[in-house]
Amino acid sequence: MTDWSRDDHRHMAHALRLAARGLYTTTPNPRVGCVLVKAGEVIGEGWHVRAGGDHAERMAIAASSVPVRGATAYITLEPCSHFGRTPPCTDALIGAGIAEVVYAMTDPNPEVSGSGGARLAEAGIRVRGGLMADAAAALNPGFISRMTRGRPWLRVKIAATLDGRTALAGGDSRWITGRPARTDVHRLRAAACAVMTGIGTLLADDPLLTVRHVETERQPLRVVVDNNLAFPLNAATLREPGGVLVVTASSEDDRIEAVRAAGAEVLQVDTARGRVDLSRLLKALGERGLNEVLVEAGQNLNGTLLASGLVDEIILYFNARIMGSSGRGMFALPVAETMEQAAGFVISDTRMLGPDLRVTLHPREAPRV
Ligand code: AOF
Ligand code: ZN
Repeated sequence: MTDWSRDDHRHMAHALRLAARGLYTTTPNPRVGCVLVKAGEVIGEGWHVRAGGDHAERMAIAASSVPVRGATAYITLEPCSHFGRTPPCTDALIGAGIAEVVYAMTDPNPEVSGSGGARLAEAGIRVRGGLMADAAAALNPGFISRMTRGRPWLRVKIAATLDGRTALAGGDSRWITGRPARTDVHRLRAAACAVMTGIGTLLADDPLLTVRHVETERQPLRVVVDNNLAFPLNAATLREPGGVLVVTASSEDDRIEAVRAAGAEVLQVDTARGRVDLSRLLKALGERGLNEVLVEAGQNLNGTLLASGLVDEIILYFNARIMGSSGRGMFALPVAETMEQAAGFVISDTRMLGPDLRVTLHPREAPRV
């Protein structure tokens, strides 16, 4: 066990705040921050902005106000030791004469994992890892999920009334929550690599599923699960940047051609029963480098995802109203016969957003990344 000092914690907390600046932009790379400290003073800071650009370490070295030789580097992720789009950070740290590296979490990328730290130690640098590793992991659930499970982190967002109703019996689901909650959803979209919905929601609401209430330079891909390819060729989301991927079990060539001509990409991921295989779909999205998927769908897709064990996190926005028993629910699932059979969750966060309540949950059984 390493003993961490107050200063160690302070500098790593600073590096974590820097890492969070990359929340909307680093995909498919992780969010990483770096602080250089010499004689107790911060002399440089950096964070990874986007894939293909400098990693946090190089940015901090370049931004340093004084020579960095002999400094300690606080980094939220184990420095990389491989040639990706950019050369290894270990070389940059060794070349700059860094004396000590303190990192939060080990890089889950199998090309790096453990070897970055080992490479630095071989070069005579003092290396300590594991400081505030949970906080660093919380910034990168999708990157960790993709590296360790080959699929993205799946976050389901639902806005509902206190009785768990998501839409009026007629289907209207817009404006359940107030503005602060809706802005919060746009933050979730901005951090996501893709926003996923079902064909039912698309046909009912013709949603854009883009980020509009917060500043971002990148729009998420929209993924529409559409078993029978009922996708409307004039869907409003087609006219928005970021791209649309329609996932179907249909093999009707004419229809597929028409949807492609309308501007969407079409992916066939079918099961024997004529339905999209959601588990295979998530693998395919992982192979495309998608780290985090935000599901904004109705009870059918939500229910199937939950029953398939594919949901990693649920974010509920509750508006303080009771809609009544004929409103639509959150998850279409067979009714549980005992409380033990009912899907169980751990509540990890609650927060007021204006008049609405946000509750974050994780399935009790699923492995926490
Ligand atoms: C770091 N610092 O700031 C980041 C790291 O293609 P590249 O060259 O950008 O490499 C991407 C990989 O590097 C990524 O999969 C992850 O393992 C690591 N990301 N490492 O030392 C950083 N963003
Ligand atoms: Zn690197």
